[in-house]
Amino acid sequence: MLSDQVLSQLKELVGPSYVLLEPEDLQRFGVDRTTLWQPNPCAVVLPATITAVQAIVLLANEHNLAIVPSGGRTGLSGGAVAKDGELIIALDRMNTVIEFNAIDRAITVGAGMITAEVQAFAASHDLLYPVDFAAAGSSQIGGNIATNAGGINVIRYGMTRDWIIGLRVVTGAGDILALNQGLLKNNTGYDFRHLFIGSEGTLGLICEATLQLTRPQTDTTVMVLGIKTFADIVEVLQAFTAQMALNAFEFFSQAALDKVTEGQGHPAPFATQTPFYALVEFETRPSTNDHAMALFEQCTAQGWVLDGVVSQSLAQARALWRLREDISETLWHWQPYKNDISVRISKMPDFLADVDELVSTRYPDFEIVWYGHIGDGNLHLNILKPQDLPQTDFFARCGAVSLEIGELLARYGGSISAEHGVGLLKKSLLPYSRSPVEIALMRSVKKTFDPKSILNPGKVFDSLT
Ligand code: S2G
Ligand code: ZN
Repeated sequence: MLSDQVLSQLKELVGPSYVLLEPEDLQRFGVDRTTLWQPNPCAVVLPATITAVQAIVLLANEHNLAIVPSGGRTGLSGGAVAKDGELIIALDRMNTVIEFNAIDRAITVGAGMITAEVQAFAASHDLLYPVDFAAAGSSQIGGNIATNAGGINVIRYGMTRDWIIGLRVVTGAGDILALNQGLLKNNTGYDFRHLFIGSEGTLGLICEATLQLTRPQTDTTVMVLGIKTFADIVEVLQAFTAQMALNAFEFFSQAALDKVTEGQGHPAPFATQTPFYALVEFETRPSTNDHAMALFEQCTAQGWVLDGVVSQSLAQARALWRLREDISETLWHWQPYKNDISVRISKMPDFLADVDELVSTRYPDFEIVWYGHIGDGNLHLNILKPQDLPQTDFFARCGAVSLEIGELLARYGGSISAEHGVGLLKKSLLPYSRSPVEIALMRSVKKTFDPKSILNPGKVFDSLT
């Protein structure tokens, strides 16, 4: 519970109408897409400037008040959940373009700007901000940076980390840092920018970001290929990536397709039902379509591909994308337990065989849905909750299997969280991907930037103090 003194200071810093105490506001701002924790923040404040953020952090240090930074709250690992009376600092008001420079092809924006608005602004200047994913319409760029969001074009454009050329952050100690200043080359000691990217709000609050933009794509073509086995998917991936510059190489199982065709009414890509589907996207150029068709024939001759369809228009390309992009939203109905895991591409065939064997024996009575960015070695394994099983029992059973998946990942040098971050949900699995020394070093880094551990306490790992 906030003292009257702190409350009035907060009202002075952000304006009375930007200190929210109503139960519905505390509920709305206190959660992300996870449903496991009851939100219980003490208040929500919406600052309009980085100096206001700084003043709030200094006040929080003075009163040992924990802070949870809040963006679009589209996260899937509980990284933005405020369950222990924390003060939520929501960046929604810091949502405008601060500077755009056509020569640098760079844009500086407030952390609260919606990702899709950044993409639209870039497009209006005939440029592209290339990181894209299903939640772009409601996620904020500051949250994308704090979680190093990936999405559907990583195979060509990399992760959010690869597009951030400057940050202005407020550290947990209340210092304002201007990191890298938008420079393309700057070798002057440790690049703290990359510490804050993916730090999930535990080192500082990202307030402003300078993003590199790139040339827009011409039209794109999408192929959906029907594939028999996991191993064949990797064969097709290698065949296409060896000869084409792909924008995307995604996959999903028949179970995923069934849920989307039934749930969203989208038509299946072709009549044949196959165990898996690959969605391949590439820029449309005179030679690429012929090249892609030749590869399609080659993969069919090898028996890896059983059927396929190529988009003949942008509208059809978008319709095919819906089959992949609507999976996540459609599955929410079954309150799925999500594994977001990755291994190196070269290890994918063996890993897939082992993890498939593990989950099908350990989850004989649960429906398993596979999909994800297999072109990046990233799998989204969703286990659907049976209607009659209470969520706590279901998550307990899935959590036990996740420990075995963690052991398998450790053997393969894989990640227990490829793109969704650790937050609260994956904390117990962190040791399968990071060594005790690394976790100890992460704790000491946190101590340096957030000496009183007020920032997002309990996320990613527990601080010692
Ligand atoms: C995806 C979205 C979140 C989820 O669709 O690629 O990252 O549901 C996911 O796994
Ligand atoms: Zn994903």
